[in-house]
Amino acid sequence: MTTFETYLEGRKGTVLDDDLVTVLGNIAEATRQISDKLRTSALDGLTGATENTNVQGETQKPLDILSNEILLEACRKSPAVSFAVSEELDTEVAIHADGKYAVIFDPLDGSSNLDVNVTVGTIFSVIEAKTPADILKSGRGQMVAAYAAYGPQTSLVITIGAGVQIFTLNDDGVYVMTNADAKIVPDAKEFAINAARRSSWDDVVSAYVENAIDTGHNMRWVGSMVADTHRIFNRGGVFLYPADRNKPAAGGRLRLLYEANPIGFLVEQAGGAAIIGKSTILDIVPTGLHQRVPVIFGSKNEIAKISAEYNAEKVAEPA
Ligand code: P6P
Repeated sequence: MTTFETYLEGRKGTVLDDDLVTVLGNIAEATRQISDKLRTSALDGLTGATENTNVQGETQKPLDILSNEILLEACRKSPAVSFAVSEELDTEVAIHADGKYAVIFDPLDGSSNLDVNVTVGTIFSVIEAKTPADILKSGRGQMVAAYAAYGPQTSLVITIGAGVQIFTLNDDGVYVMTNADAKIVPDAKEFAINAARRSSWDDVVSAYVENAIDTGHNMRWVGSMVADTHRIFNRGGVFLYPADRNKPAAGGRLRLLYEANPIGFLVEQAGGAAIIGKSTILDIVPTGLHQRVPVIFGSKNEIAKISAEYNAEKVAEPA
């Protein structure tokens, strides 16, 4: 039986040094704690909304705040962590002055689903960073990307640049490897998009969705990126959250650093593709910690069709 800890130990000397193994072990423990808190949240008064709004202008839920604190504590317990960047916080948080890794995370993605008992997740990536300026590097600079999906199972899906491994939390709180080399099938007949936002889609996305429906594709939309991503890892598909054609300056809904980049790295490592339009997600050089981008990813042959249309279009690249 391979566990998350034995997997990390076996990869020391590759991209993993002792320091990074410690960071990842502490983050994995944080996801176990978050998973536990989610399971009994309705019993512990951790449902509903707080009076607070985060830097995104979103109303914070108690578990958003708690998950964020749990992850910050994991960073503080890891001497090699220089900075933490969180969806919930305006700026980077200095952790250890002599640290060398920045941990960038969305502590609880999809938290609008919490009170309806639908899968949510933690998304994170780790990069080398000794100064705040080092944080704004393209997604190609990620050393590690992962998400924990808190659903009927708690799954930890991670890449250290050597394919994608999936671990499942057992009754003893141990992450046991359940997929040593997860792949996204290249073809699929299922797409995920919030169809209520149809009027905001660009022509490429509108044409793709219309053709998909006309050719018998199925549609799923959970409203939780981690849940939709995990389905695509399991049976392929395409996830689309395009920019709003009526608000081009907004850039999109999903955030580059702690949603698009880690998911994009995982998807590419599993043989899928992840684009914003003409460009791939991982090639974007961030302009800010909370920059939003269009996100289209999944089965590579489907993404190739969409990418070809963007590259054939004479339209400007989405902002
Ligand atoms: P909409 C959750 O808030 C999130 O950031 C992603 O997890 C999810 O895919 C998307 O937003 C849902 O957006 O517009 O359908 O509510």
